[in-house]
Amino acid sequence: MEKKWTQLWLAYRPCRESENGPVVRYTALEGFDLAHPVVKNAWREWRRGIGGMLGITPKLTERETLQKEGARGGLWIRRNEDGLILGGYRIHADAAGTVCLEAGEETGLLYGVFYLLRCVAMQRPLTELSICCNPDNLLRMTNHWDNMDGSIERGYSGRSFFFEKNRVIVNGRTRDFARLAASVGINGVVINNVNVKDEATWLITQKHLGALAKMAEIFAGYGIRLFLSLNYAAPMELGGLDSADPLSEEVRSWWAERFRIVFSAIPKLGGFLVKADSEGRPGPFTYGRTQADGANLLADLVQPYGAVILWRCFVYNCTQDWRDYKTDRARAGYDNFIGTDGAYHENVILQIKNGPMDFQIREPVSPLFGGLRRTNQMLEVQIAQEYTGQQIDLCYLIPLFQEVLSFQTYCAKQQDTVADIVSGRTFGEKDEKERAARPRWGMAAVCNTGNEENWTGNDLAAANFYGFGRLAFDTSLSAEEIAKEWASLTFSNDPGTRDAVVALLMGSRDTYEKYTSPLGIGWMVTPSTHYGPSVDGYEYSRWGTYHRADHLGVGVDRTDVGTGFVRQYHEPNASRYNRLEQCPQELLLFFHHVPYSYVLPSGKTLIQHIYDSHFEGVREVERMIEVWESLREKLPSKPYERVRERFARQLENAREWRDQVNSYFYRKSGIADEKGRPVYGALGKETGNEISVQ
Ligand code: GCW
Repeated sequence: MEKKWTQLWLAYRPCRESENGPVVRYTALEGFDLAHPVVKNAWREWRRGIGGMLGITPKLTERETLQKEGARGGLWIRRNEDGLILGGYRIHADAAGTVCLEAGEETGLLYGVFYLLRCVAMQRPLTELSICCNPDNLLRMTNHWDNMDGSIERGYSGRSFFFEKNRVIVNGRTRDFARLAASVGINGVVINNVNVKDEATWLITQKHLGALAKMAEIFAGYGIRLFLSLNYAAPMELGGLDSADPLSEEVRSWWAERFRIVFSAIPKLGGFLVKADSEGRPGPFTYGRTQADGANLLADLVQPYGAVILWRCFVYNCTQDWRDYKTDRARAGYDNFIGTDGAYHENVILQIKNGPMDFQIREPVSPLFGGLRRTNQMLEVQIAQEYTGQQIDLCYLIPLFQEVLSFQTYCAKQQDTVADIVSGRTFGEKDEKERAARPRWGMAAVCNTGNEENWTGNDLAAANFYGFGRLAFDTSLSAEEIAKEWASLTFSNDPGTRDAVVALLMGSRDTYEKYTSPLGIGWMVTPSTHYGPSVDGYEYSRWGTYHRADHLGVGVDRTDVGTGFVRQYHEPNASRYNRLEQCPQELLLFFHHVPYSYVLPSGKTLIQHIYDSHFEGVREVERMIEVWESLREKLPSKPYERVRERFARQLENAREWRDQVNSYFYRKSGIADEKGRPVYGALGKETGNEISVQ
């Protein structure tokens, strides 16, 4: 039995018939064919939305009769490519009150319809609109780490809705997922885990291609291309070959035949995502070949089908010795890929995580952005909250993504931010239309959805899914604007309620950062589950994620006398990070080993900062709970209760983090909290220098 699920921000709750009433009664369609699946879905969505919100059934009519019939205008949808690229749309109204939605092709129309529906839901008068939206990023993807047995790697919202018992599922939820994704501009979805093992290796065989083709059709109706993750060793595991060497003729012919079969079953397949030579996955390094050899082999063979290869840069040594102070995991992405810049064929896109480590709450930006100049690139972020609270703790990630996008790399005189680079503006074809003709740039998010009723476990975590899509489409949107939209659409237009939810979201990342690991050092999480504190959990492990705390100080020396990681950045970033006094405070321990007594730019010593921020973090969670509880009467009871239950767990988690981190550093440093708050030393609760055994 399928569980019933919510429609999130597409719930289309009834709302007051503002002045939009007349506009939405009649629609004229010019230059678009209603039989086209995307147009059909757009029209279906429009009727569903307007029906739900205003109780009106919009009717199709001719342009000439629009004004007459609609009394005060109507909606005129017309094809117009001028100034619009793939996915772009323009909306404006004339004096007679006709609202005109223009798009150059079907997906632009679809996105324009979703935009209009948002405006209706937020009670913005459509006749006042005058906008032109072209997407900043051409590829806007979600990556699902779903396994074929139905489990989800790093999934915090139930099980997969793409797979169950080693089979592909296609049902009503597939379509609803596509609607949700398309409504925020997502146009590519990788449905299976990048760790491709067991049955997932067989996705590219006849066994599953029929179901995948059906899914690809549903997705295509919403302007979304289906992608799959590949097992690099498939020639061995499926084909029985004794190698997967990218330069072997036998391997090449095996893949060629495989792709012929796959693309004849799913001509709309967008291509493949590959995690090679990473965390035990096979790859070209096994055969002494480069990452480019590996990627190009596949890219050449999918090229005739108009497909691309998304090749991940998450390549590092995960069997490091903690005694080795020279090997630095942060350096690995750059060291492994910079030498092959320019060697990738035109349909390879390197997919790069936002930071050099792994989706921590605070990291510098990966130096591959700005380092690579002759290679197509995508930014990979993670909305599945693996290290950021696992959808128990509230952590609205859009401010973090915005920081990444606005980071200035200094790789060029202008247009040198990460947003510029991943959109293709810096190193792609200069002409926007040319770039859009062959999308090779963009953003991907490891997705936070599962089969739970509310899709994301914590109802408030849906803001990250919504926000990622909106931001990937339009990188100039502010995190707050996005939060406002999401809160209005999801909960209420009532400004008091909406603003309270927005404030909760906006403060949540800082709060999470305060009670977890300090000043950019990251980790300190429970090994493998990655939830909750374990300060030394990874300190003596093989994963390269150390904090190097001793009785004098903490942090990793990545300066030019340390691991030299800072040198991977352009100036002035390299020097800024290299000099202790100039290094941004929030990243201090990422780049430097710092004594506890060091006075930070804030005027506090490092140790006092650790204590203060941890006490503050917990207090902030307590306040968040009060705010949430004040909304009890304003919100539907189910989401209210679900979120409240999660806040209770968050508070417990935050306290645990505070006490373990503070006690750890008190025990290491022997320096007491100058405010005398409870910190736990060898003999129990210790306030100031007095020891009081509990
Ligand atoms: O951080 C690690 C995660 C793994 C994940 C890996 C990756 C899919 O803990 O679960 O594997 O990142 O990004 O490949």
